[in-house]
Amino acid sequence: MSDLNKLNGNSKDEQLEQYRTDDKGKKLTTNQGLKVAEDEFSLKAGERGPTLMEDFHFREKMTHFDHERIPERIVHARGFAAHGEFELYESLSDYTKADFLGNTSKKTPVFVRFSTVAGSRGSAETVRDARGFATKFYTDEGNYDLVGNNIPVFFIQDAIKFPDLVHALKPEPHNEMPQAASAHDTFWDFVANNQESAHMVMWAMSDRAIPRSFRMMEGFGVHTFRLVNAEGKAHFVKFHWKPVLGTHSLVWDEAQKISGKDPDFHRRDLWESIENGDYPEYELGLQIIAEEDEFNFDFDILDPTKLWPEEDVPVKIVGKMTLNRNVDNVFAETEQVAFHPGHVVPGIDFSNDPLLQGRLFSYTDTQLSRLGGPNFHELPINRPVCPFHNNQRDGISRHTINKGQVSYHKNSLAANTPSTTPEAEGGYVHYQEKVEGRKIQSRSESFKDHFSQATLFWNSMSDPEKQHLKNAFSFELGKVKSKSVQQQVVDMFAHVSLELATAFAEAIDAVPPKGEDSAVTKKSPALSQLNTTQSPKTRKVGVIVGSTISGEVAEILQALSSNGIQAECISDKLGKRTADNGAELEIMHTFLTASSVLFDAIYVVGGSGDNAMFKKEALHFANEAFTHYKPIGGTHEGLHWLKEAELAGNPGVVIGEGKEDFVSSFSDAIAVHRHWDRQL
Ligand code: HDD
Repeated sequence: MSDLNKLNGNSKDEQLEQYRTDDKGKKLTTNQGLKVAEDEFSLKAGERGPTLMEDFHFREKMTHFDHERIPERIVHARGFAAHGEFELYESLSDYTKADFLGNTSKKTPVFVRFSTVAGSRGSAETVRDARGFATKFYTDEGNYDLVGNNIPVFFIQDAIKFPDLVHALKPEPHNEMPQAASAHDTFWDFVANNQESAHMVMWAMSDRAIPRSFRMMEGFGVHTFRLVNAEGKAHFVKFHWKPVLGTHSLVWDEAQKISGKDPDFHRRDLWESIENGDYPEYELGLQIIAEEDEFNFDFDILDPTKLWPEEDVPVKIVGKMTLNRNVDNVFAETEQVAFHPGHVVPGIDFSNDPLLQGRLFSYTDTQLSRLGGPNFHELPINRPVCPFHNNQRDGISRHTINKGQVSYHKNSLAANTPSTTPEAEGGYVHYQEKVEGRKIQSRSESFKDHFSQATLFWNSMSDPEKQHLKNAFSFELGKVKSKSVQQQVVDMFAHVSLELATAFAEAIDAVPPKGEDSAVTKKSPALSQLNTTQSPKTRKVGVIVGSTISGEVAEILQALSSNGIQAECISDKLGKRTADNGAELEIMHTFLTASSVLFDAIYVVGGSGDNAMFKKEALHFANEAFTHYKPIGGTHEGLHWLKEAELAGNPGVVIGEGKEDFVSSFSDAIAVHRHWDRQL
């Protein structure tokens, strides 16, 4: 991390600084501060004798090591995080009294952890899965956590089913397979027997579940929350994060190959972008519904399997979050951070969404076993930046030294302090929603339409996105062994789209569905990734260069870099190469260490003196990139090679003699991200 970014007036950063330590250049000591003279050999009785119990340094070192691991998160175990800040564009004080959403002059420190859901802590990152998008705002009124996903709806409507969902999704218990994948019998058996999952399954089978980067995916608070203003007036709200670079995905074959070539693909991308100063940015958007409009929709706004189509309820962009600092220590920060949808500030409140209500219990509960006790709020990453005082005491690993004899409320010995704060002065008061009814355990009638929005999602997809959905269902159900489960899923998704269900029924040799297609014709163009922002910025191009390099290539790379594109050279060996104009190029990767799947585009330059093997390797990169619909560039020798291989002339394949034309056409092709109109 660059020191420039440290202590830049960011109150969380300043607080963390007290806990940072640098062991470099220091004397090795025990945890008691005793200087250690020997750290390589344990204390033994004679040169070849047994180790002695009295070797306290050995014992302390070994004991600490034996206890280094903590339980991984029950879900979202594989994650990566970064620090940043949130700025507000316009005051929302008409809607909420939350200070960080009212005061445009404030920058609120944030910590964001992205994650996959199903995989264990060491699993690959480009698996098909929802991604967690959890943001902790360190506000002056306490921590506010927006614990969301990159998919705006959820599999189930009631939290009581969460353990069942997760048991079905996780590796099967008898053989612990498959890791980090939904392509197995128990998951699909759950889906078919819990049909409220239909909408989220559509998202999970779509390109949204294989994002190109954490920097290029949306975030959603999912539930309906409440904003409450200073007058006590409430509005329903849904939260969105919109990535400034647009929403982009991988293709499935590529995602699977990356899992082997670089299981850390997403964290590496986030880490390197921040180190390079290409700070990931997301705009905060709000969809707001007046309380009196609660029942004006053809779905229940409390149902977490429903989204609010953006064309019906526009997303109001209100601020921007920038991630500008990597962590110093992944365990201390990313692993120990504890999020909770119940961490709110005055002006933000809950709705009666039964999924949200259940989450409000689960998150603290899980930290008790994961972080070992009730004092996890004292860990540096979890501490609010504002003061906190109460009568809670003791427990495992208590850090705070509470002075004084009083630890109860009410009291006279400490003048009844710590004292409560009236609402008008910032005390949190729950929204006084009128509630009455019988105690019942059932699904509301208004929660029973499981398919209309799943069809809305299908209708909103472009042709390539529809094809990807058909392929994903065919892949996942192709891995399911139970014929009965396969057929149940076909029959279930016939309610969403006959075209979709018929396509994967054919692929898995199930009985094609019969009956009427869905009557839903509505579309929401905002759901298609073909309508997202296109930009070449921060895209990574693998440049295949040979032993001799024309000076013009160095100029082209420079020009691409001015367009925000990162070019990294690949050749048969590492080292520096000098172009014929004297410019020096660093070969960062070889054909062995790199792969086309790790780049957004491939640019083949080649070299006249290079042998047949070199050309074969270069074309292997280009051909694989071609099948993943990636932009391909060719100049110099590469231009001829792409022509010979019949790649030139296809959409997104740019060859050029002239530097200017090549740079601008190739940059445009890179901005498009994937060229779906290519015939494979
Ligand atoms: Fe959850 C972690 C997001 C439903 C119970 N959840 C967790 C994380 C995210 C979400 C992003 C990782 C936080 C981190 O990075 O530390 N969860 C969601 C979303 C949901 C959702 C968007 C639906 C809208 N979750 C949900 C339900 C329950 C849980 C219904 C239980 C009733 N979630 C948990 C948990 C976790 C968790 C077991 C595991 C680790 C943790 O909380 O801290 O409590």
